Amino acid sequence: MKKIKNREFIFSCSTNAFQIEGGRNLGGRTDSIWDEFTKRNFKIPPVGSAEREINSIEIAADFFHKYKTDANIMKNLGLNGFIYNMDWTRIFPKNSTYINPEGLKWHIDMFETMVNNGIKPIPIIFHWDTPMWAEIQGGWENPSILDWFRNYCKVIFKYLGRYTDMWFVNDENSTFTLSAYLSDYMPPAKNNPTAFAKAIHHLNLSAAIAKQEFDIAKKEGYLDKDALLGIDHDWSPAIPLDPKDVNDLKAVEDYNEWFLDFWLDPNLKGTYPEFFYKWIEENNIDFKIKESDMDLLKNNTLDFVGWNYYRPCFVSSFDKDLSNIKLKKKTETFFVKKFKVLFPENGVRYTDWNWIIDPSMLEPGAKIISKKYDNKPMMIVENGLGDFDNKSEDMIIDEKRIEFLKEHIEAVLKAKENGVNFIGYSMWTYCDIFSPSGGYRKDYGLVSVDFNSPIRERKPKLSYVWYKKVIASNGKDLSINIDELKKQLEEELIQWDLFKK
Ligand code: BGP
Repeated sequence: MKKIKNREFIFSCSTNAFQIEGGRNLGGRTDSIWDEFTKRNFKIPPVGSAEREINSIEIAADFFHKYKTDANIMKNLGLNGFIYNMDWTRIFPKNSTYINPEGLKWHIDMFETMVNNGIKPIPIIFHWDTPMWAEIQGGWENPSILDWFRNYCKVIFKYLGRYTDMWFVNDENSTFTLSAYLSDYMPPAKNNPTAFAKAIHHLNLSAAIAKQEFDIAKKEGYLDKDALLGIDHDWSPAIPLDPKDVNDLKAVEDYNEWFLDFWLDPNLKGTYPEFFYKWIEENNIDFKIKESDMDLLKNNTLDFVGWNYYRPCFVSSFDKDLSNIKLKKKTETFFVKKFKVLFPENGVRYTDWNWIIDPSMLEPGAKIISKKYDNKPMMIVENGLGDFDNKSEDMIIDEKRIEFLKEHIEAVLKAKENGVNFIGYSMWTYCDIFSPSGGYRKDYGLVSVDFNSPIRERKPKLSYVWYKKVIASNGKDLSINIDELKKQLEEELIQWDLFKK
């Protein structure tokens, strides 16, 4: 088994099983909560509207059948790494002990194919997609899930540990628990504070258990001694609406406690911020955190920080008068009434999906994380532009995406130069996939996927040739010359053979 050499800095792409893979009832697999949710809530808004589309993930981009094609495309791109959010249900489709041989073999074949194409697979063990057999027993509210999860970790470290020395355990516990336990936007749609507290606590414990099994697997020789296990978090660094208003500055501090410390301290320090205990008490949350749990967290902290940076956010004090501020969209409040997240119209750039575009907080945010967590190795795990790409054209000229990626990669490399321990950048995402907020109409890929074609044909966009150049120059050449890039895309398309379709 050839090892992918360790590099000083890796350029990667990230993706997620339930959004790309398809094959949802093939290869011995059964339903997860995202299969059940998308079937039950199927909804297609009018063409071209930036509204939530909940579509079938039965086939998605059909990575399940096309991963060899995709490995060819990634090799041609020169990709160093491929972050893959794994599917627990494909390996454990029935219960916590029965291992589906086809599901395990699919992962072994896929990881092996990536390594044989010079690409380091970087697995993320859990990304929101609880198996239905676990959910009907209470899912993340049930402490037994920790035993089920331990078994899942044991098996994947044993059979997949040989392919990579970089792993993450959970992806965006915040988005998952806030959208699925404190709201009904995502499955299991509990919308209940006690369910939220139980789910986030058990997810934090699951990372400590993964670390225990990670260390055992190292001793047993299934993993390299210097393999890294990290936690991946989506934090939008806060900008005070009025930097001269002390109440807004205080609101930024409160916001960062709830959107940074609360999500990373448990697995990087083994502690909860004090206010979490207070929140449980003040809101009669029916849940007690055991001392032994905190010992488990403390004794099994992680050594690697993944950060999903899409955008910053603007924050004001909760009771600030906003009547004279022109807003782009509705202000968001949180369950602690200490701050408001708002979207000023003037002087702020937005995507067509109303996400703020602003790389300026990436470097300062990276320095905050680096200082808080002893400058542990860090990687940008997700960063990308969700857009309405014009996919009907022969050449897909996604200039806005190139601009977006350039600005953010520049900020990452600048932070690295200034001492932040960045060891990689992974863009979201390799190819067009199912988006939780935009279905198949919200494009993020360097490679387009034709969702009307039964073979889900792949085709490179302009951003593909630009990222290829960035990787080839190891981040030295981020220049954008559209005519030059168009010529390169033309050449790419001419040699785009059957093994890449
Ligand atoms: C992150 C998720 C990814 C991806 C991304 C873009 O929170 O980890 O799975 O979906 O957001 O979000 P969306 O596709 O809703 O625009």
